[in-house]
Amino acid sequence: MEQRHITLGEFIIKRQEDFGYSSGELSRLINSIRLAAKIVSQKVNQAGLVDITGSFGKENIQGEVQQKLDVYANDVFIETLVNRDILCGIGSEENDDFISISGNDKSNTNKYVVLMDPLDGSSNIDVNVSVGTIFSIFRRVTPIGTPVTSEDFLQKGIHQVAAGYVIYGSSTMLVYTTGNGVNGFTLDPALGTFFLSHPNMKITDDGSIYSVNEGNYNQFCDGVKAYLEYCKDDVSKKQYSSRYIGSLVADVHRNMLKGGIYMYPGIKKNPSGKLRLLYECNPFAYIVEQAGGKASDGVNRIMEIEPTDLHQRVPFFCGSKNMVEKAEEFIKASK
Ligand code: AHM
Ligand code: MG
Repeated sequence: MEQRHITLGEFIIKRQEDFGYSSGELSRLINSIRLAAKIVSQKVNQAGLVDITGSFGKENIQGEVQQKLDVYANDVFIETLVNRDILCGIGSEENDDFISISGNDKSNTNKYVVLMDPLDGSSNIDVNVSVGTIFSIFRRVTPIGTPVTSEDFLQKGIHQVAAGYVIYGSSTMLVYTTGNGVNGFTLDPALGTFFLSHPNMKITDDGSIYSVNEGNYNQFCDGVKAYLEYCKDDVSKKQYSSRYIGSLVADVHRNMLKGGIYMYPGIKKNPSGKLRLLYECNPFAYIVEQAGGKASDGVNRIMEIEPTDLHQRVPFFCGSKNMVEKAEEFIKASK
């Protein structure tokens, strides 16, 4: 079979055979994420119609209250994963605490937990800009068959078993890694099938794009400011372009394909920045590293950070290896 005809379903089975995920649990889990992604994709594509088909934007024709899309996406992912009985716990950016899944017979013997941001960048939906889902999968560390605890979720990123994202863009793509490279699949909306479109994705060591919210410039530390001056030609004598969609999945996805750095540094009023270690930074760090890139908080490797809180935020620099290293150099020199 030619590569362009491989479906995500076939790919998952093939990977299971090649890399021996013995129980098939991880494969079933990724299959469920695939299903939830298709449901959310369809809804995101109808986003502009919600207020038209609902009554004053509050209720639809069946009398159901219209939900915000991020709440909808959260419900779809949670319901899909819980109903299929393949997990023992879920942590979501939308939920204050993690969810412990007891299983149908109250004796859940599943071993994986998922951490996710069900619809990142959802404020972009109103203006028809790409948004995404981000997920991270760990093996639980507490005994199988007992309720999960925060210990199962507060694991360093290096312990991720799989991570991925779905971008709801001009086409919908699902990109993921299980630690053997990164592969991207594009949804054919007519068939409702994801096809392998971007095998073995690699991010170039150098890039020409930097992505940061420069509205925060005055609040950045001196090292970040100096790095930005470097990007603006004066110091580097190179030609860099600034591209900032303000939608993490879209910004990192573009940099994955074209090379570049994404930054959300700490700012004066929020020294840890905005992005969450567990739902956003760890999964992207795993994906970007698997593609040959780098992810750091400006000093430390993201995946080595010991999480202390489910909703912990960290400064984030990720993308082409040499660009991230250059940013780290400036930050180090300014300390
Ligand atoms: P969210 O999880 O509340 O959607 O926030 C995360 C988003 C990212 O997608 C994006 O990169 C960032 O916030 C943009 O923030 P800002 O508007 O401060 O630049
Ligand atoms: Mg988010």
